[in-house]
Amino acid sequence: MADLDVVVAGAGFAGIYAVHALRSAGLSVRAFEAGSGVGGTWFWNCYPGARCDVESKDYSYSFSPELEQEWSWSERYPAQPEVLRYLNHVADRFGLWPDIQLGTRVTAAVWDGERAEWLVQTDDGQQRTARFFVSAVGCLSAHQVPALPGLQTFAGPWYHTGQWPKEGADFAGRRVGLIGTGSTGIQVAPEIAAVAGHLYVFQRTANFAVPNRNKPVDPDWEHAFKAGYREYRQHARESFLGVPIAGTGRPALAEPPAQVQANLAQKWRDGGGMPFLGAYTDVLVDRAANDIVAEFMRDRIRETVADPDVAELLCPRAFPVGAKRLCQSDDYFAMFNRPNVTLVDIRSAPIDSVWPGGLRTRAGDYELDALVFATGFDAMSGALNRIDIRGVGGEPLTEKWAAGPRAYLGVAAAGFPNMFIVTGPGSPSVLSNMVVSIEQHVEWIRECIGYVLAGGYCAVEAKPSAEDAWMGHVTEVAYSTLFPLADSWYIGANIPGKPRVFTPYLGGVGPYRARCDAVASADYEGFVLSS
Ligand code: N01
Repeated sequence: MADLDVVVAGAGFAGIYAVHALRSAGLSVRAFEAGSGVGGTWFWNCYPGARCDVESKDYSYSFSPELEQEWSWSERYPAQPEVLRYLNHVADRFGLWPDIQLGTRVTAAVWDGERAEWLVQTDDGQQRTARFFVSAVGCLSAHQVPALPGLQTFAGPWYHTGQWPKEGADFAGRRVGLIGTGSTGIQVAPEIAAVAGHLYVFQRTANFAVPNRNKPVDPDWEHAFKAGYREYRQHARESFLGVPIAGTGRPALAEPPAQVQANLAQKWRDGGGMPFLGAYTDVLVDRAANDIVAEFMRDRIRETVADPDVAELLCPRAFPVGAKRLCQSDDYFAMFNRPNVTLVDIRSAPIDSVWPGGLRTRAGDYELDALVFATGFDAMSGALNRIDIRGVGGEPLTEKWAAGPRAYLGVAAAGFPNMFIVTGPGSPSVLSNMVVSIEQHVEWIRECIGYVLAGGYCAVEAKPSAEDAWMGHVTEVAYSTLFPLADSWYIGANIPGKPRVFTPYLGGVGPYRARCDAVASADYEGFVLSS
């Protein structure tokens, strides 16, 4: 008999809720978390300026009406320390600590078909058996540092934002080089510029950013909002993005241009990426509509950045707006008006190497005291691939995913019985409000495990044909949009050699939930249940 019903890998938003939900269903559960605290992404990404780009009222658990009434967020968009406080509060409030082992990384998980259980190994030498293995390792947790020649010789400190030191980094008066201008780079840059002697932003691809218009949460507004929280959460579950947004519901191309401009200007004044991109129905599917929005945004850069050459270099042109994650910032573009900030174009003159005193590009040398990599993650599959996971017949997951990650409904991989992946490849995950998608997956997994146990089955496994059909559908939906036109991490383009497969599901959170529920109602159609 296995030691445990379920081993959970990771204790971020997904792992924390998995422990609570599975334990509440009467299962014995143990979560292993590599960090010395809970929080996952929100534990590791503690760089200055880290802030969520989904509003706090949305980016929070809905499973407990009491929790959502008791907890008060201080800002519209929560900063990383507040999200981490919230997650610690959840762990306290629901007494989850006894079932979470911190500072322990899952290193291997091997399916034993004879015993119908997983043998899970951790880096402290433990071996635990469990009937089910749930991955809650996150979509953006395997950070990636580019292989720059000479990096080891650099005389100063260097950091990756996804592994930021808890004690912080001191940039006061220093010459700092920042590589990466995605959501992270755009957040951290103004914070560094405010204290550094000089900040050099090494830009390979210019990026779009909308204002946050972050503000404190007004207590009267909060009181009124919380009165209708349950109904609001239900709308979120049924919505496309996991956040109810008020768009026009019309295509931009069907509206008079002046009205489109006025509408975009209003969204711009309101702040926030989802409402801005969701203003019109055709922005992410029709290049002509997308161009209107992109040009609107380039105009905002031109009117913000004083030096016209710098402004032009900051104007994104390489991909449709929204096809890479839309960044949010109130101060990134204005930062380039500071005398201590220089934008360096590494598209035309790429980085050659690092030398002890700084960074060498094809156009010249930059003397630096510190380097910051905001260069992203081996997303969606990287963290799982770093665990030695072996399924039926000892097949490694890395081998199964050699041509790209795949899973039936984005939650279960054929050949890997009794293993579930929270927000896995082929689910809405990163293209939705993660918390809504995490809750949906965890609850679906809980019901599936309950079904297996109640039916006296020993294993549940996705059929290869169901997985193939699902991934075909994921691809078909993706290629009906503009998303594949960007070299994004959604498609694996940011990792040299990674197969180009569009991984998140773009069919919408509400329809996806309905599909998952229908599969469950049809006795787990597409799965094999074995006794
Ligand atoms: O990573 P990214 P991120 N040489 O992969 C550049 C979430 N998130 O950490 O575009 C030079 O998006 C790369 O350049 P290019 C959010 O979902 C959310 O910023 O490949 N440059 C790019 O500029 C987000 O999408 C929040 O040409 C190199 C950057 O590094 C996801 O996390 C905040 C390079 C990487 O951008 C990841 O965001 C932060 C190289 N060798 C993150 N390699 C919020 O909620 C990479 N780059 C607000």
